Amino acid sequence: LSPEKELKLAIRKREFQVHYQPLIELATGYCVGAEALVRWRRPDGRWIAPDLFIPLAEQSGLILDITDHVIEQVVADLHAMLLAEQQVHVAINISARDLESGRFLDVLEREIAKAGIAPGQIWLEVTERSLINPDTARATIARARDAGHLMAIDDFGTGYSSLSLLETLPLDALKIDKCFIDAIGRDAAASVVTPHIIGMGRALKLNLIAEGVETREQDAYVRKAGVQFAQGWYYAKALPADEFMAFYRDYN
Ligand code: G
Ligand code: G
Ligand code: MN
Ligand code: NA
Repeated sequence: LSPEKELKLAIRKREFQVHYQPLIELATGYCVGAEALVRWRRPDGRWIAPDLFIPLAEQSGLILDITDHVIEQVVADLHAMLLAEQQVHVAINISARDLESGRFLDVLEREIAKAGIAPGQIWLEVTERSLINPDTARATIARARDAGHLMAIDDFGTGYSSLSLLETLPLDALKIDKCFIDAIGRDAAASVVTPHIIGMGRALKLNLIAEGVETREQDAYVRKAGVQFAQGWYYAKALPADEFMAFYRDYN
């Protein structure tokens, strides 16, 4: 079986599971949401990380089906929680292909209407690199925001998109890429760049989310720099749905 056929079969057999990485609001210390991260569970029980199959899914166009499946899974997994905790949100990763097609917005609308979930409880993340076709991206992002979702740019600082492009997009948040957080307290040369990345985010007047916070020092740094939210192993790794819900209750 070719890797593409295997992936197609896995989609049909619904072999994907979503894990949830908690998102912390730095000012209050509360967990306010999570990022949905997909994993492929093979029939033999092996887990396959997304960086091993998302690129193939994007090339082949199968990502559209995976995104639909992730949306359905998130709503099914967290239905009870999303209804009871109306402040909690889940961020779903959207690929360049999804932005071009816009199909995921129909699936999202159908699923949340069925479940009675507020649109603001679903945030969407698009990487800077997926903005290759800015006009299409802008149209889909505008549609998503009109529907009530919040939009974040993922991997901010790594994608060469100009501030003038980002300024023209209707956005809510920027996720500062992990490489800039890694540099804090470690790599003197790279950490010179970190305050400038944070400054650019501030200049765009968007909420900032630090990604990949692993140490107390990095947590203190981003807090002091006025970053509103953070995600990383310092707080929690991605968790299965039931463990995320337990984490949310214990942590808050
Ligand atoms: O989960 P992990 O920690 O290994 O994520 C690796 C990469 O895969 C990240 O860049 C993440 O954005 C991407 N990824 C994880 N889940 C999804 C998903 O549901 N859709 C898309 N398009 N990318 C995802
Ligand atoms: O969508 P995005 O590219 O941001 O995906 C986040 C990726 O980063 C996932 O693979 C997730 O498991 C990983 N990740 C999240 N927090 C940490 C962290 O603190 N350290 C490391 N090494 N990886 C992290
Ligand atoms: Mn992401
Ligand atoms: Na990222």
